[in-house]
Amino acid sequence: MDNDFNTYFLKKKEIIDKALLMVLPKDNCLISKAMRYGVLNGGKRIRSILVLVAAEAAGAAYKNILDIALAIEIIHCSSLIHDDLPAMDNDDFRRGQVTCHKKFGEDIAILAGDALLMYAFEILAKNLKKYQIKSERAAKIMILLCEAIGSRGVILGQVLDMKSENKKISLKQLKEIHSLKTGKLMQVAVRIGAEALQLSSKQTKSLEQYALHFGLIYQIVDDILDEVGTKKELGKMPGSDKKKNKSTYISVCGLGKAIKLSEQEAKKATASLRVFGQKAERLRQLVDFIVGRRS
Ligand code: GRG
Repeated sequence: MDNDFNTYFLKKKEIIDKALLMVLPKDNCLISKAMRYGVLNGGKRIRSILVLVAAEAAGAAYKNILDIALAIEIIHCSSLIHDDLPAMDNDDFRRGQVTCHKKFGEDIAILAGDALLMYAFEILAKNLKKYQIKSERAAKIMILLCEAIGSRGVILGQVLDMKSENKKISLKQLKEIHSLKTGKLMQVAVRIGAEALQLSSKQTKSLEQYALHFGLIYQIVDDILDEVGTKKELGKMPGSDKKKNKSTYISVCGLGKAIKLSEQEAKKATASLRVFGQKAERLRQLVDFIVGRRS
């Protein structure tokens, strides 16, 4: 990836990291400590950066959308805490450090995930009010987000993913699972960003299409890295999918086809951006960045 994009990406990451530090509870309560740990323990910040880059493509200043990006990132961190729990993936490491339940115990980790989810909605609601977004539009944004995370979105994806362990599923079923588990949050992130910025329906649809393919690429690459990555690169043990006999792009179609699929999805993602012309260059570069990621 070219240096120019790397610098651009790191600057955006710095903005997100600083803002997260500012926005999270600062007190010394156990639950606040666990919440901070679950968010501030590294993380590439892809989903929140996606929101900022998409806003830029539409000509909006990132400051007008930063709080939406933070809410999305916090929701993602909440889902990672729950995903690592013994009842789910039972992982000991995340982002190169022990998982939240290993550090704080399972009880506090469950509650930290719950509290972060609520905190994200609090941030969002307060800021929609601050930006004087009309109540009807604000309610629409909240509903879109609840639907995308809940039992018809990310959570459904997680259920289907867990229940596909030790089973043979088709590529179509796998795609469906990952569109929900990983893609939905990315899709809704750009959707609610577009709603808040009042983008045209053409621009909104284009960004949603982009995010849909972006999410699939992200998960395909995640599966590839679990197969070929190292503990140092991943910040957790590689090979965990295989160990749990999970359905992944590797188990369903093999490494070679998985790589081809990620390239095909990358073409579809960039093709979705036509309406933005040159202004979407950073979004195109973000696709190359995630296709080439090693962590
Ligand atoms: C509480 C919102 C919520 C959901 C509960 C546990 C669960 C249901 C869903 C889990 C969904 C999940 C963990 C999807 C993972 C997708 C994925 C590719 C995660 C890794 O993301 P990265 O690489 O991680 O962006 P970093 O560490 O960089 O943030």
